Amino acid sequence: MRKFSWPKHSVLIIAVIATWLTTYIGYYTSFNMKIDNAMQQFILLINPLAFLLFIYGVALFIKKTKTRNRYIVAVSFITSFIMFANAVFYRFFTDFITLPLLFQTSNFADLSSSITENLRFLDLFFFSDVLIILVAIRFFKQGPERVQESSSKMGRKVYFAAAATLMMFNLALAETQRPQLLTRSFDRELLVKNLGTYNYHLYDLFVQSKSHAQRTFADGTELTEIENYVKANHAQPDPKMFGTAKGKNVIIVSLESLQNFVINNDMDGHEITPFLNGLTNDKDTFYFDNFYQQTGLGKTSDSEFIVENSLYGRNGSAVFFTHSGNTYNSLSERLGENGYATSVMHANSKSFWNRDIMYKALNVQKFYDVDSYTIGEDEAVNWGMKDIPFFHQSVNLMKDIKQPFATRMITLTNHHPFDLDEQDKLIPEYTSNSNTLNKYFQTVRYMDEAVKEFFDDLKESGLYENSIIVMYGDHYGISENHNKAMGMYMDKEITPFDNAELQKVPLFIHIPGSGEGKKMHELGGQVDIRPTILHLLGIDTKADMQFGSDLFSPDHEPFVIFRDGRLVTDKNIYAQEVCYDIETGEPAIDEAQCEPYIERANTELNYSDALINGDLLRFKERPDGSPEMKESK
Ligand code: GP9
Ligand code: MN
Repeated sequence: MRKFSWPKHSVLIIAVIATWLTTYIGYYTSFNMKIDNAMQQFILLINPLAFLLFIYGVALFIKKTKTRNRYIVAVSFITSFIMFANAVFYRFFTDFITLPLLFQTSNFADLSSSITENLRFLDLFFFSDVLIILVAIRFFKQGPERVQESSSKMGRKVYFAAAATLMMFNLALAETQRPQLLTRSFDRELLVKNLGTYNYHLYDLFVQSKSHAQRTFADGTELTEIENYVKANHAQPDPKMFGTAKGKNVIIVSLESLQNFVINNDMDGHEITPFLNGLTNDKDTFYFDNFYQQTGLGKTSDSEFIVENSLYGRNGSAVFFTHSGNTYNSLSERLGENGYATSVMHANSKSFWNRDIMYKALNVQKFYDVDSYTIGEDEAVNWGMKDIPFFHQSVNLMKDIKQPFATRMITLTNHHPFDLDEQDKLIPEYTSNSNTLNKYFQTVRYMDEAVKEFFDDLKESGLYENSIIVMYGDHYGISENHNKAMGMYMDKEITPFDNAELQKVPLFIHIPGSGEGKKMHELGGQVDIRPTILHLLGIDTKADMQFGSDLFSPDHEPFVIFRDGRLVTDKNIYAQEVCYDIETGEPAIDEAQCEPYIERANTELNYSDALINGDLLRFKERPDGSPEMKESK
């Protein structure tokens, strides 16, 4: 009778399975991840596997059994430790470990004092795979089949091809759940959910070391050239407007996905934004109708970055993720220095867009995230808390903040896929081939209602008179994929010229009691918000590194640069390499009109990238003459 023999790589197989299962079970016991559907469930199950096959698979190249087993035990210990460390960290920060967070000194101090508090006996579970592997090694030593030669070349090829295929399969599934996950990052939880803890850490390591390397080679010499450029473009404030809102609270509202085409417009006879329309003719409101969004892949977070810093986001990635360790001269920081209590209010998890970390770099003093809100029954839809209860509870929070305060509020309901509960639908859907556009009008209408109630709440709270309210659309809601439906709504064929024009978002600056409000046609973009607000508050920005300028200034230049290189001037729009005439929307007769601006746009975007990649603002002298030089991160 043929003697039973164990497969050659039993220990390896057992190791992969044991670590896979402890990791998967660990996901459930130690992290609170939201799993919405069976597909996400499946991705979670398979996501540790490809990495484990690779890392354990290295054992196949090791000839000596003893060394091979040692390697396998070491890998199992390290992977267990990674899961264990994340579990402990999560208990404290409700977040996964990321390098900048780990090395923030304040976090480190918090961490070490609370590590022991956050240890649980059951955390030993993470090491159960190590134990299983040790037992397996012992068992196979005593077993009948002791010869374990290293594997054949062919066998190895098949093994790694299988691991690679699995990895591709995993990435493809993740892509169906979250398009552009790797370029946009979004959220650590999404990365872990889709790629698994181990791959997430590799990705984090890659992103962080890339930005670290660029930073290392910068020495500040580039700063002078950029400073000269910025100085040359500085616009002196209009003395009539400078300081008109001095000492008042500043409330900046990011209106999710709100484009300007809905303002003063209707959908099948239904007014879409009745309250905001009222503001466009209000004596206390400056409404800018020729104002553009300038975000890239970082969407909301890019708009926040632009508003805070008057710099551009990054091309092809979200700066909130890639450069959260930089030194910035943010709006929040400047306001903080001027005695304002600064905060952000947003009822979403704090790690989304890496906000928890980035806000520290931006010197935002307090982040009211989802944990500051109570979300009652029927108060959440789509991405989270509905705007009406969000505004309502936010005003309650504001009552307790020391004045003057400056807070940025980020709305959420008008977000793709624009879902609403029945009772919140105040107008019918549109009818086109795009479900997205059809529902968009309804969620915009809901957001308008929310803003109206917000104004009422502010008046009731007594905060209104002593505050200014700045509201802007953060980025487009309807992408170019819906050109056909947009064409139907606008009753014309959408060209690249129209697509660029559709990047207009509304900007409202509401100053209670001003009486000077009017429609403003000045051409501007989100980079202009920072200097405009600071000047209204009577804070000078002459020495600031910013690419935007005060929209009220007589020197404000009518010129807007998009992150992707498109641009708008008072005469032209440059898009898809065509210079269009702004009046006719047709290619300009004199194409050369665009050229100097194309060059300027390139220069400005490159300068902005250089500032961010080299973390150059750390070399900048502060107004008191001392260099910025925060502790190096
Ligand atoms: C998430 C919210 C939406 O917190 O800001 O982000 P977006 O997808 O619009 O960038
Ligand atoms: Mn957004």
